[in-house]
Amino acid sequence: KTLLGHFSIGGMTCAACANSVEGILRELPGVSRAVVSLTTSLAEVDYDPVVISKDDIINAIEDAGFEGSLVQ
Ligand code: 9UX
Repeated sequence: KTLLGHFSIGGMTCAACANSVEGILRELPGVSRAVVSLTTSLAEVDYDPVVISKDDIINAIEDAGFEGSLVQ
């Protein structure tokens, strides 16, 4: 089973920031797709909830130096 999560990412100021966050998300176990938009500060992530949680994804964004929050 795969879920789609929407996350808001604060602190991205250039395209390399967005590419960096996208790469980090794509490398997470349980994540099958990640698309990050610099212009909207939003990330779309397909993930397997058995392997990784929304909180884990937010923590990975925070560990990369950005502010991550869930978009309901
Ligand atoms: Mo751009 Mo982001 O020079 O941390 S990579 S601001």
